[in-house]
Amino acid sequence: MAERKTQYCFIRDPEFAWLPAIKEGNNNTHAQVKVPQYKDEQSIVCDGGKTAKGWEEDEVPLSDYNKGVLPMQNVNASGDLKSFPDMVNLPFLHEAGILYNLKDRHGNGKPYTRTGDIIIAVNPFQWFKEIYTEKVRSRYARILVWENTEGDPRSQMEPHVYETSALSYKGLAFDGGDQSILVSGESGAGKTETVKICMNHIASCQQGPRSSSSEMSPVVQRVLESNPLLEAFGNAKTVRNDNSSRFGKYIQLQFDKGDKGQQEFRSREKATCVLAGSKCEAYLLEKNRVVSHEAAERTFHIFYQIVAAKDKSKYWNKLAGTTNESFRFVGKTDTDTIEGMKDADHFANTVRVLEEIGVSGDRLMTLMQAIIIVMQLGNITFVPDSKDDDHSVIASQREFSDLCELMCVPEASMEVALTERTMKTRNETYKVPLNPAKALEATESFAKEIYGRAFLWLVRCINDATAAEINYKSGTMSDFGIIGLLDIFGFESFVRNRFEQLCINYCNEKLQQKFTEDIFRSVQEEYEREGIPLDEIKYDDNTDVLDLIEGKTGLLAMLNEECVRPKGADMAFVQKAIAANKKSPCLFENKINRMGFGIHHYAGKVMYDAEGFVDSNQDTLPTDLADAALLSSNEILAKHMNNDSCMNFTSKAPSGEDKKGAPKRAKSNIVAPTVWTKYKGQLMSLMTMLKQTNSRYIRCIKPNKLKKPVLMEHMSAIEQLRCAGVVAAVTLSRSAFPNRLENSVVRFKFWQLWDPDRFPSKATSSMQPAERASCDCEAILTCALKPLEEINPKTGKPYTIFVVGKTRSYFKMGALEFLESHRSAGLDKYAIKIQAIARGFV
Ligand code: AOV
Ligand code: MG
Repeated sequence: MAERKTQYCFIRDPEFAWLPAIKEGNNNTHAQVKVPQYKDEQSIVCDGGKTAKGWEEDEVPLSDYNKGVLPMQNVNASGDLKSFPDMVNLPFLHEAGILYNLKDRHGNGKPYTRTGDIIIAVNPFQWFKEIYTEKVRSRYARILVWENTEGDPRSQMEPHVYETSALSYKGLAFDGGDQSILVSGESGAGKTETVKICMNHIASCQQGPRSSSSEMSPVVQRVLESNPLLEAFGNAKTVRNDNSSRFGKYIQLQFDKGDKGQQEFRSREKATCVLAGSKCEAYLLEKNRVVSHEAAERTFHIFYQIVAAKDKSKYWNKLAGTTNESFRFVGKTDTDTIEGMKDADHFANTVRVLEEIGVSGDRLMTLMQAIIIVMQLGNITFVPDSKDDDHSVIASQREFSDLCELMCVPEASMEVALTERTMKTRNETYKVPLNPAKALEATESFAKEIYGRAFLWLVRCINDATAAEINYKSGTMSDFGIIGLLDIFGFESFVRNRFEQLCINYCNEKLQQKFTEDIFRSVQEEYEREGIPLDEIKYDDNTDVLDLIEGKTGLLAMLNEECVRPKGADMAFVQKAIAANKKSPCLFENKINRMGFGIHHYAGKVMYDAEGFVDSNQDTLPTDLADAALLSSNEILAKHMNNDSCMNFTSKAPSGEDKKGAPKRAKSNIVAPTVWTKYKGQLMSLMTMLKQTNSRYIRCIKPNKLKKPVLMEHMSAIEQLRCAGVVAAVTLSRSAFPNRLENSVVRFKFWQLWDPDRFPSKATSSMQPAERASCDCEAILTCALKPLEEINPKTGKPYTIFVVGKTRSYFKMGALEFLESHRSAGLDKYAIKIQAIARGFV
């Protein structure tokens, strides 16, 4: 009689989320466990305690089976974990299983793991050059795009984001439909790098089965080079990421499907689906960073680049001799190197790429001077007027004169615009003075506005240079196929959450909704493929939260209403929003802070502080400053500074723009659309675009806050997996049948629990192997799981405990565990193997 098998398990731990342990036994309420002790989090591994420095006995409650003790099945007899490249193959796919699977792979230099069609990318914080070589790139392209393989070739390949890019390209080139790759994750998780890796790969896929990347076309090159350009103006160093994107982006790669028509490019040898251009849409640029940033962070890269530039006086002679500290908005920085390159060298590269996309000569000057104007605005200071405290005068006269010279605006006009505000009522227009604090505030919003405009101007220039419509003048948009890549801010929850976080989390709710729908669809498809009826899947969606945010009496509507009231106030918004949404299960009052409220997002509860919501939502520039800007000879200021300041959040060219001169701007108190209204519109159009594509998902995980290789912090990793919807996706796909095994494995592992005389298999020798395995499994499992059978009193039939599909068997909770625990009882494992071989089950 063989000994009872050691039962390895995971137990809940308040510090490390889950710990490997050995289950010694249990009574009705508790399990007795032995827990190996390790030096620190990093050394915790599933190895049966071999490297443990000691053991601790513990007793953990069983009542909460799902949370307290989880089975660990993918271990060998001595407790060593076997990690799976595709987590769908984990016999028990739960939070702890996912965590240790990812940790094992991450620790062994494997950043990518698959769970079904989703790629989970754990940031390695070190470049594994060998997985991004030309050879690897073309291998994924060859096998996944160009070769006609039976079944799913991915099962033989290491998971990689190259498979996402290759399959997207294949989807477009051979199936014809538009595609998208949605990349998400928290700051520093690797979204932007991942998008670049995918873009590069798509560019090489499109060169066909045999060519190499040295043949890169100018269009491809321009598209790829638009990345560093966007980064120079839209990225900044933060505490979490030295090259953090401070805006979201959706890049649409446009492909010319060839004019020979669909039929032709379906033929693999003659595929002619080539990259024709790209278009970029930008979301929610963090303009606040222009005027202030944390001491350990920096403002946007371009400011440091220009100050470090060798030829900076070319853009403005007064830049000669300046340093970062010469400008309040820039200030001291503890680093002049980003991603291994000095600011000055970055600048040279920025200018080179700008020139390549046609921003040269006067246009280059326009852009750089707009940036310098922003810097110079930060140096304007005000003091109270000696005669009246409510008035202010400009203290920094020299800096101010320089500013006006740069802007080409008369000093007198500029001075009035900065220190006074025009008020309009129905009958009259009058000016009120601004005190120094208000004048400074106005100056800062002016700087933010100009920067926002410059950024959009740049995005437009990039689009003008890269869009397929431009490169292919004869074509129309409908001729192009699209692969869209979304690199957008992940879910955010800080100590203090503001308007920006609500906007960001709203976007994440929208994407989560799509994600859930897509996962549901893929589960449906899997069950259909396996020939299993699908009537048991239930899942939570996030309609409630979306209703709360964007519904008729939702937060968005309430805030907008407050913004049009003459004395709109943050507090009033919160109270009205709470009153109007009393029934919502997702909204919480903050009992301590009446300015606060909480939302139960899909990824967790977030407390918001409404202070500043009304202002942030309006984000309008005083008319006086907008008027002053119109006088400027700088095109970015003069042409794009209408009062519709919320356009900051969109990169589309304002359609009503007057090409010859300044836009016609209403001088009256028009109610501009609010930031949220604009943003909602932008999100809606993004969602509409995405819905027309076949989406694939890459979830980036930041393994530790220290940006160090190898280290994986359990708690934060689990939190991210939950926020990314990975756990939800797994739960959904396993909601009907939490465990699954391939039929061949079921037959090999459990045949000894089978009595073929009582439960004969329907397999016949004329059947294909897969069908035979499926018939055998049906018989084996019916026999082996008989003891668990219970009759449903409503139908008089047994409840379903398992279902055998075409290639896999699916188990209800507890069934697989039951099989495992009965498997080895009474049989020697070598005898099992020999008999299995004899029966042809191996
Ligand atoms: P993010 O886009 O997700 O953050 P990035 O893509 O900028 O994050 O990645 C952050 C840093 O992680 C990079 O600068 C690299 O040093 C490193 N990194 C990312 N991906 C890889 C990889 N595949 N291999 C090696 N190192 C990598 V943010 O834009 O802040 O939300 O706002
Ligand atoms: Mg980024």
